Amino acid sequence: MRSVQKKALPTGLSLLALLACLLPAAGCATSRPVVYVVPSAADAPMPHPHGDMVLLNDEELRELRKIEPPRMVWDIAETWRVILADDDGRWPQFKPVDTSAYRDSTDGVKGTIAASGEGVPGETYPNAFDNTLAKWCIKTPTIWIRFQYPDGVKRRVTAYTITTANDVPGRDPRDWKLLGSNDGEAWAVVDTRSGEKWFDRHEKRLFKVASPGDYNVYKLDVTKNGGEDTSQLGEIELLVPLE
Ligand SMILES: [Ca+2]
Repeated sequence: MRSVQKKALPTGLSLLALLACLLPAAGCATSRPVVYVVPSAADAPMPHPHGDMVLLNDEELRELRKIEPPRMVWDIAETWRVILADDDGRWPQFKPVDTSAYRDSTDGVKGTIAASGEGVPGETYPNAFDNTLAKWCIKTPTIWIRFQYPDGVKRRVTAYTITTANDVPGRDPRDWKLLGSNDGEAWAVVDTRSGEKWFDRHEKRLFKVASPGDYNVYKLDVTKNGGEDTSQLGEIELLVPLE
């Protein structure tokens, strides 16, 4: 399974060498290395919740992907930033999000879902509300998706979750608004986020709504992603307090 030669991500003093690799003409391979997460070894120098980080060039990444499913691929500069941001120089530890005070108002109702586009075959927009890790993936840098409750029902959504997809962090939402409407034409901004960072694949985060209201339709309008030409979402939940 792990026959591909891998280089452990440098730690400690050798992080300086890693930084040097980010600079032009530093003697590194011409293809820009990426960080790939594989199952943990017992002696992992910098454990990630899902495995070890290894530094790979494009060719090594292609080879590794033949034998292991991609778990997570990071741009090396982003990895450097994340590690530096943590006091211990390690991956920040992420706790599972607690949604026990809420229920998903889209569950068990025959809502109408619409989106800015269909998505690639097999990864279409209904996947954003299917309660599985299946994703909506679409070849546009900005996206929107909306959910309308049936029969004119209005819900007061007080929080929502977004779950990232399985790969390519640059496709994750970064700036967005959650909007509410009762006619599909006039939209109220119920929540705004910008510069949001995601640190994991299939990472589920909870966002509390800034300005809750009673609305029949909610729309997530993603105005900027992580820099890719393609966008993707694993799942969205529109949460209401448990009754
Ligand atoms: Ca899904």
